[in-house]
Amino acid sequence: MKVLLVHPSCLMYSEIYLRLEPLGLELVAAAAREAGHDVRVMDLQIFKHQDYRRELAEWKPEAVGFSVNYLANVPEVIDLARETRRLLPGCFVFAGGHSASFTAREIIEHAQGAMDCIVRGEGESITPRLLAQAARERNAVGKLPGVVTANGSGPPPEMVQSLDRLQPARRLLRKRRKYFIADLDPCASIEFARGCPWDCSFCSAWTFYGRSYRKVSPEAAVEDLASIREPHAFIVDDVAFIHAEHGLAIAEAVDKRRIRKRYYLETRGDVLLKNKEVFRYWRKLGLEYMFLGLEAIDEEGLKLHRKRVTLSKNFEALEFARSLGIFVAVNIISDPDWDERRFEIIREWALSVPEIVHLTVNTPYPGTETWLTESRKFTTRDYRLFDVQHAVLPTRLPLEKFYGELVKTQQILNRKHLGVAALRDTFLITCKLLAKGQTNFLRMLWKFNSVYNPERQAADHRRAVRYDMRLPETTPGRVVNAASIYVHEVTASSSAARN
Ligand code: B12
Ligand code: SF4
Repeated sequence: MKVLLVHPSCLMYSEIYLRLEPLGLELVAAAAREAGHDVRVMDLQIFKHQDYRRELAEWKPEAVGFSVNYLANVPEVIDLARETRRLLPGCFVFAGGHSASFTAREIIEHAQGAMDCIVRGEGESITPRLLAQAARERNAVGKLPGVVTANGSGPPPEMVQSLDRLQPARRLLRKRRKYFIADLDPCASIEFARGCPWDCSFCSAWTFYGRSYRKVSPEAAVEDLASIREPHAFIVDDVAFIHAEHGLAIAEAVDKRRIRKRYYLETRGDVLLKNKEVFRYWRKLGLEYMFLGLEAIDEEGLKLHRKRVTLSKNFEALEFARSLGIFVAVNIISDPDWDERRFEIIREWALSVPEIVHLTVNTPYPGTETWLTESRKFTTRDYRLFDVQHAVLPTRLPLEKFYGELVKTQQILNRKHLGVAALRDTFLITCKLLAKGQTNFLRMLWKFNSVYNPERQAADHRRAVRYDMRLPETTPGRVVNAASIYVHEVTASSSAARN
């Protein structure tokens, strides 16, 4: 079968700071190729919708699969599915990924016959079976594990047996030089572990993977890393190096193979403090940037998000990361309930620390606990606004004023790192990148004001909404559907993996 796998367009945040390769789609592509299919990948973060249409017209794929990790992409993917159905009526159209898994049935309904099915959960092992079944008897795909169709759904999705089996089909991605994060330009992505043993209330990593935490073996991890041509790598693990021995074993193997790259990873403050020697070793190997999801700078906020970490531990972690000479980026979740004073406190704090501080907006996502408890308060059901840069819950300040404060804060934080003074400091880096023909980093430095602006954000709320997000079933005061938030079923391991 000729199979086209598609990643939707950039969302607001990734219009500026980063653009990362769609690793999940590359794994699905690798699985489909192994099963003998002719596979192409198109990333609309880089290509345009007209390129997609041209691909349909010229290559005429027999199956198109969309990746829907982000809720804000749902309308775009539904529209693309409908257009695909119109242009290639016989083409088998499907989608998968995080958000698609949590909203499968509603996507099928919105698409009105244009989406043959949604694949819930991990895509590697089911996709070859799905394509085989679609070729044989399309109407029967709804019997497969994790597959949801208009006429019914199969049993729960199955997890892949081993994360070592497949390497992402990276070479299928066109224009790889477009992927970057900060000055790691160009940058590839790599996965060392999957899932998360914590259970933060605003996050769906644990509900998607049924609280499991699985690791790629050090041998397979280093093999994959060695095959990457880019000089930089973004480690996609939700929480990197939870288990010291795993992080050390990969580090030793990387050292032995003399692989030299610069790295970006995400982890938690308590993991960093528990496994200091691992991060020290990775620093030696080229770890340059670390993202720590602080989320709040007060105990109350941490408790609210159920981070299961104390404020003092988080601040100690920042100190330790600084001592290693790692650039740390932290995220703070702003709440629609904030007034000017709360924004002011964050600005003061953010300017007093050397870290790169990002500010997102508290957004209950399907698959999270806050979605079950907060969604009845939503002021909008427009999927496009669920991108952590818009307020979807009632704001204490008038909406325009809230965006004014949010953007003002983001602007100040942006200037702290990417303004003229910072550019002077990064002049050499910029020149080196330009000499190699890499312009992503430089473009990022000047783009802020064209993307972030309070009027644009407020105006986004006035756009016509064609697809309304569905709310969870609730009875007043009591959530009735809590167990259904898991995509993969819970296994015995769960939180024990934290240690
Ligand atoms: C890199 C990344 C990004 C990049 C985007 C990269 C990209 N091009 O996709 C950036 C930084 C832009 C980003 C932003 C955000 N992200 Co993000 N991101 C990730 C991250 C760290 C890695 C993604 C990845 O490559 N994973 C590895 C691959 C192997 O897994 P995968 O993509 O999930 O693919 C598997 C399945 O989902 C499925 N699958 C995927 N696509 C398809 C397609 C088909 C056809 C099929 C059959 C199957 C399938 O099969 C794959 C193999 O098993 C994940 C966390 C994680 N570890 O996954 C979060 C994650 C996906 N992000 C998340 C979120 C919430 C966001 C943000 C909303 C907020 C935030 N945390 O910053 C923003 C959204 C941006 C916006 N403005 O709206 C959530 C998703 C939650 C959800 N939708 O329910 C995750 C899971 C993080 C988390 N812990 O909650 N993100
Ligand atoms: S530790 Fe990170 S990945 Fe894990 S549940 Fe919390 S926010 Fe999600």
